[in-house]
Amino acid sequence: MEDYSLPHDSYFLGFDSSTQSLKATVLDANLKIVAQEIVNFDSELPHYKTKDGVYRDPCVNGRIVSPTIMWVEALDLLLQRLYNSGLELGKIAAVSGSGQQHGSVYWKNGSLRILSSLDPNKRLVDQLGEAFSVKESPVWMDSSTTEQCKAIEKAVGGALVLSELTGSRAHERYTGPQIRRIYETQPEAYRDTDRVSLVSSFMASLLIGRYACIDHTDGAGMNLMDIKERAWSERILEVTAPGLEEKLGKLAPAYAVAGSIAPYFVERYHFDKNCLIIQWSGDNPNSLAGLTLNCPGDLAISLGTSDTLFGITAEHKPCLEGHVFPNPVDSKGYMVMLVYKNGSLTREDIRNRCADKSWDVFNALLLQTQPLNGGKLGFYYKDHEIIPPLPVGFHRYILENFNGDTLDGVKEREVAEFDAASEVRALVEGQFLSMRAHAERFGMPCPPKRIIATGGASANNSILNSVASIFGCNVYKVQSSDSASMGAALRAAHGWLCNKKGKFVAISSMYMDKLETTSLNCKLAVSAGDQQLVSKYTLLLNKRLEIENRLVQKLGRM
Ligand code: ADP
Ligand code: XUL
Repeated sequence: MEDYSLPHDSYFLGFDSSTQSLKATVLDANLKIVAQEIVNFDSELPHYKTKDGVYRDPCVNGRIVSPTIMWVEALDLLLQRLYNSGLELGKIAAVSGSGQQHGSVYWKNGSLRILSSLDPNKRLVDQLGEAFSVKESPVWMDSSTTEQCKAIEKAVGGALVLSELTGSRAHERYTGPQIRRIYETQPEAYRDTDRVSLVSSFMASLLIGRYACIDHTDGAGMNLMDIKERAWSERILEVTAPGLEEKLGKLAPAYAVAGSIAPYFVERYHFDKNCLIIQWSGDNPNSLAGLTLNCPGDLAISLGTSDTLFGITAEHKPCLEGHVFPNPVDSKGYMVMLVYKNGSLTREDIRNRCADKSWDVFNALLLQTQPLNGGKLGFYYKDHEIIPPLPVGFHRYILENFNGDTLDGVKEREVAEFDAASEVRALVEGQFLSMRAHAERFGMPCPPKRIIATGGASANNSILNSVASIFGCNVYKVQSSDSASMGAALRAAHGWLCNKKGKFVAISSMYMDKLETTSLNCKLAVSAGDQQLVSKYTLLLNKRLEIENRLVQKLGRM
């Protein structure tokens, strides 16, 4: 039998460059967590004055960006902490990472010279300040590109054609429309751009000291890549911006080696000079790897800054609502995903208004009300929502005569506010009713065999309780709520193994016989709710969809 073991006494490092923080997880050769670290942008790099890791532009509707150099400073700070903790960085055989999807970085002409000759006696932030032609990176929360999305869809023959070609219709946060907007609004900056990176390939570039490729999976979040060919689509590049192909560089599989670690990190932090950097990818794809999602009946729910729902599939069917990406740890399959912009930040907003800024109070309020909330339904959009495409606004309804048995005779009445306890339940139930409704419409397995929950809010079992009741299945969790950096560490090991074998090997070969002994093992968090309640929720979500459709007709954007 072939030997798939990892070198004894070696480590694998995974980063997660997310919206609010940079995190790291280190796994040993038995795939057990040996170290975790985090740098929070707002509180630990306060001189950038971000709120939730971003700037919301008060002058341009929907423009949301982050200072690119902040991510650079966070990398040095995090590595310094790992180094100071006494962890032997020289034992790290491979590094990979996860980046918030879609966000883009614009390297200025001439920056490759700086990147390839970094002085280990100085911090990265002191050397890369002038390396960017656009200093504020558009991030996934941005929604300023409605016009560009319309133009790109029109030019290729419509939303469904674009989805068939790239895996998604045009979305405002996607990188192609973002690049087109920069070309239209800052033509000089566009001209002065040598390379466009995603957050993922940008961080990998820092680590190898030259421009890293964009990987096939994160590349599918750009509206630029032909998903079947896994190559740039010339047709779409042409309608997006001139001269784009040379600014994007090449694509590579997520399990490929991006390069060896740059001398800067060998000298400054004592990494081994043979340490491999494996292609970075998007945060949701890395979570898919970290949650060891390999059965089509399983779904994952990630409750981070965004809320996402994803699973795997063997085929790519074009759709208007969700997204299809190549599976980052399988050379043939795909992952499917739904994304909500109003996740944790909206829950925090309601917690701060109704629950004394405390999750304990929030959970107690949730318990004060019954499932189905007596027919009180809420739609809470603190930021422009993606599913459905609705602008900022809160909408609350009471369903008169709703008893969960029939919708006959049920009428909704719009109201201005709910009491605190009803508000909390309307928010939580609303978020997961919407997820279930759209997952069913998208053709995801419903009810799923099981749900694996991850992300910051998966720490909250009261919230997961509603997930189990609404979806009607058990909810599991892994040891660390940061499955993105854990998945990145696992992918580092996977990339290392594929490189050693000189071919693609199934990721499961690394843990097949010993999952229970690793930090990847899932444990039951909450059991499925009772089936009668699931049926009552089915009625409620049908009513919710009806109201949502009306809101979209009245207020919808695209
Ligand atoms: P990201 O990786 O997208 O930056 P995380 O996965 O780290 O985000 O999640 C951060 C969010 O987790 C915070 O915004 C916070 O609202 C949420 N969170 C943390 N603990 C809890 C809790 N006990 N209950 C609900 N939400 C929580
Ligand atoms: C995915 C998306 C978000 C970001 C968050 O399409 O936009 O989930 O990846 O980091």
